[in-house]
Amino acid sequence: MEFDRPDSKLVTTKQQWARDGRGLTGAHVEPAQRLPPGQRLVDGLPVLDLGQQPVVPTADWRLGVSGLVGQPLSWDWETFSAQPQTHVTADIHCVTTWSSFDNVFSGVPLRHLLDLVKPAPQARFVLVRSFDGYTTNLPLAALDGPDVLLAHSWSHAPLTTEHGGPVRLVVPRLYFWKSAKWLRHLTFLDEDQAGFWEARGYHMNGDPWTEERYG
Ligand SMILES: Nc1nc2c(c(=O)[nH]1)N[C@H]1C(S)=C(S)[C@@H](COP(=O)(O)O)O[C@H]1N2
Ligand SMILES: [Mo]
Repeated sequence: MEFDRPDSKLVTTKQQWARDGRGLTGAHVEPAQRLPPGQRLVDGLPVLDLGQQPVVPTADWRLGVSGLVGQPLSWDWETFSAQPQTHVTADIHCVTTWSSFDNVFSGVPLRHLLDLVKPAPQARFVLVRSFDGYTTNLPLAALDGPDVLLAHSWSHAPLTTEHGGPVRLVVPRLYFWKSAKWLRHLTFLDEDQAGFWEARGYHMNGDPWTEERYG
């Protein structure tokens, strides 16, 4: 079988398309569908927090899960590191209007943790606590996605302290304030309880595509 016979009709036709520039419009198209309303693209990953960046050595790090779950847990670093791992490439949208494309996070899928802790049927919300005292709340449904991670790495390197190491939550489909850095504890609740920013006028859910910034 020869694919490049000079008299092959397909090859001749496609060669003619190349000469004609078939399919070229010369138009400039913004990647608008990748940028939620009111957002602008920035380079890299800006640092944003309350100005307290706790240094948590992995030897002292613990992740706790409590509340409406069948199986509460407390993981130390060794136990966390032994869990299944995955990579997620995510676009990130901060409510202050910057967005950052193609961030590669690595860590333990949150769905794996959900399988282990077995949320009770009445559990519909999760309040997240961090080592800097920060809290944020999310609907349990928002955590139950394949792209939600307990992340320990960014760009294939361990998370720096400023980006929330040793472990941060990553919930790419919500505004980035929901992605708690320096993750410490998850409490499963039947009623929604406002976290730090939510108690100060920010949205209880936080979907960038419908601009759930405030409310
Ligand atoms: N523990 C904690 N997590 C936090 C914050 C914080 O102040 N404390 N800030 C949030 C906000 S508003 C944003 S935009 C992201 C910023 O993450 P980055 O500094 O890694 O870009 O972290 C979120 N998680
Ligand atoms: Mo943010």
